[in-house]
Amino acid sequence: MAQNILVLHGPNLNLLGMREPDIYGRQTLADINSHLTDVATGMGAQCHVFQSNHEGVLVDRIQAAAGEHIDYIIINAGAYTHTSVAIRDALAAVSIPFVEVHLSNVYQREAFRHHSYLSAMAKGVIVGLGAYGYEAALRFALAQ
Ligand code: CA2
Repeated sequence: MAQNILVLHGPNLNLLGMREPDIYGRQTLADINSHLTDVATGMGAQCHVFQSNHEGVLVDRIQAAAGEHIDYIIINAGAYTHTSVAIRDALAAVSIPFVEVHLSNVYQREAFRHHSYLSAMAKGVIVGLGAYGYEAALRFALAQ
């Protein structure tokens, strides 16, 4: 069973609960992270959480995960999902399995959100379930 999960949040997700609640929900990032940490702890595992607005910082965090016995990554790369070859390459380089999560259903939104640089490498992709998508991804990862 996976014991160490890293949850990565990309740009602007630090604003959750403060703007655009109709799209992204009313829970803050702190609410989501605290719930995920509780779920993992309750299952005897550890959940590490990290948010950055900067592409290179996310790349650095993914690279660092390789030396930390991280079993699974859950990533909402935000807008970098649709632009970042660098984040895709970092995930490929560390060979840590990952689930891609999006709060909104990106397929109901603008066409530029329909392509992800990450999806083809992900074990699975969850879109449109709001904050529950992170929990579903976490429970899946913990069962691996
Ligand atoms: O639906 C998602 O989770 C997204 O990854 C969110 C990204 C967007 O660029 C992706 O296409 C889909 C945007 C995150 C912005 O987060 C905000 C949260 C609250 C208020 C404003 C922005």
